[in-house]
Amino acid sequence: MMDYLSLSPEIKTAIEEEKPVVALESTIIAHGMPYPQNVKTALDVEAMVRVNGAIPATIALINGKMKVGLSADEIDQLGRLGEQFIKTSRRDIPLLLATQGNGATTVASTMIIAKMAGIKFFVTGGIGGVHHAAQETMDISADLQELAKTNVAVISAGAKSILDLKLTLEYLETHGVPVYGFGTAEFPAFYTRKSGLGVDARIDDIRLLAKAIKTKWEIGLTGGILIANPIPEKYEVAFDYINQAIEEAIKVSQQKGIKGKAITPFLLGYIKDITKGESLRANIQLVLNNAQLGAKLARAYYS
Ligand code: PSU
Ligand code: MN
Repeated sequence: MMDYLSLSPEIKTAIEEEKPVVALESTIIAHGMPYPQNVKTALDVEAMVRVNGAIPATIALINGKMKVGLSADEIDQLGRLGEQFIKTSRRDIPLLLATQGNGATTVASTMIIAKMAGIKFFVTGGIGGVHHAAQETMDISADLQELAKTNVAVISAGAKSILDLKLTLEYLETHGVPVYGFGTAEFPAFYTRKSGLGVDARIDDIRLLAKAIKTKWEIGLTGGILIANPIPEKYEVAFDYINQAIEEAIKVSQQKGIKGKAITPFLLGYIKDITKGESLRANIQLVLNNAQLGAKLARAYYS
């Protein structure tokens, strides 16, 4: 494993010294946002983690290595090359390593690599989940399986309603993944604070959140924890506006017969294009907001 896993010196020391480290994914950079906003956002998110007293570790596959803690140059390359970094979930990792490839890590693969490195906290935007019509397509993101089994706490703004959020929450319940709403009893839908669906528990106190996470792992309950942190009110996108865009995206994806790992990037790209700057702005702000919470949570955990 050591041959494939590469930690930056800063991250290696931080983990050894049990300092708070926060993992960050790379699909959101390479596939989720246009250049150069993606690079700026990635660097701003890292800075936000630092300002809040933790150490950021952006993760990607670079030249056949699972890299934990990218340099500013590597982040720039990731953002410039964008989709040339292959979207890499759990099943894609082996062949990419075997062929010295470059890969952008999803929630699932970022969790896997964070766990290998010894990182317990991971900040993202939105997780993958159960797609609409999954009863027929069986399209359920590998992110959910990973949350079920890998000991990493994931800080998100919920999930986009490109997914069936009700079924996504049912799946997480079946697999014993706690879903904690930070300051909210409602599961947020990424662009909006509301989804009409509840979380398991609302937690307002970061120390209690850290204690619940610690307790889960202390008693040997394996698997992740999903923290749902709603987008700040002033950056919310209008509920009807965004949901119309999402509905249209889903309809077009069905007409085009898009399937498998291509569907999430297609939907995200379509929404981004038709809502232009507004959704991108919201996306950037909610990730920054999650970075702040993730850093504070990691600090509370290690204090
Ligand atoms: N949902 C978002 N933004 C994202 C993704 C999903 O709102 O960037 C990305 C994440 O990297 C996530 C992946 O882990 O897509 C899920 O893809 P799939 O549904 O193919 O598992
Ligand atoms: Mn899928």
